[in-house]
Amino acid sequence: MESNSALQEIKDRLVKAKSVTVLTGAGISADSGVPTFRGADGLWKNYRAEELASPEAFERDPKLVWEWYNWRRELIATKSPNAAHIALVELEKQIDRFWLITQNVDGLHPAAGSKKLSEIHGNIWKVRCTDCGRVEGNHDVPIAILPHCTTCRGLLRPHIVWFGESLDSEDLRNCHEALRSCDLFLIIGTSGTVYPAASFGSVAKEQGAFVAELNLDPTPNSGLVDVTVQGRAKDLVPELLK
Ligand code: BJW
Ligand code: ZN
Repeated sequence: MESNSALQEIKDRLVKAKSVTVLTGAGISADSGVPTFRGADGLWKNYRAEELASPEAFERDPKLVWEWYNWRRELIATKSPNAAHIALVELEKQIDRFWLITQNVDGLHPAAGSKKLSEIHGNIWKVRCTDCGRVEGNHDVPIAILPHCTTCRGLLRPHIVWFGESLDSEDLRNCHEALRSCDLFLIIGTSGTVYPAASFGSVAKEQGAFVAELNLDPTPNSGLVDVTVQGRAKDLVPELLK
């Protein structure tokens, strides 16, 4: 389908939809200047995210992992939500039953004003104690390495879901309810390679939703969705509301 008519089809579905669920990934924040994970600029000191984002990496070298997070905190602190984040806040206001699922940990959706939101991989501005489990907000840039819990002196870690770790069960419940009940499921700016989010498109489709993808490049989701539109999130998402 030609790009303009695919976009028009999504707009028509949006007008009729009673329930809309959206999944976002790093591509939506790329337009704010936050590097994606699998792009060439996703590297840090020649480490790939997969090598640092694991409980084993943190156990082996917590200082190295915190240094990586400090680099990212410094970078993300200078970035702001873009037109795509803002358009999703507008959509949340317009649609009765709306849910936004983001894999992004940069906090740009809540910064834009999104409220009906699951940050399924956590948030870089929160820390969690590895001993007592207490979660708290922390906006230090940079954070003191190594940071310790003010309650029990345990080592703090980022409140982020690493490879091999389970997603929060309440988040997963909310996501599955949002996938089950939506008429329209929009997948924006994710490579569709990390589970369980990578399966959300097929879950929504099996449950009867119309599934649309907006991405700069083709992805493994492109073959299974009803329509896919190639382009930048900051251009395409605001266009949906016009
Ligand atoms: C644009 C754009 C523009 C660019 N506009 N678009 C089933 C099968 C196989 C493996 C597994 C499975 N189930 C679980 C696993 C294991 C694992 C997994 O998925 N591995 C895969 C690599 C195969 N999953 C897990 O471990 C998850 N846990 C779990 O399932 O627990 C139970 C379990 C465990 C083990 C086995 C079985 C079950 C947890 C996953 C947590 C992922 N966390 C990370 C790292 C966080 C670190 C941090 O940020 O600090 O989250 S991984 C990293 O990837 C990050 C992202 O949220 C995530 C997704 O990346 P995303 O958003 O898609 O970004 P990119 O860079 O990949 O893509 C960007 C896209 O945007 C591209 O397509 C561009 O083209 C596009 N783009 N500019 C629009 N301007
Ligand atoms: Zn503690």
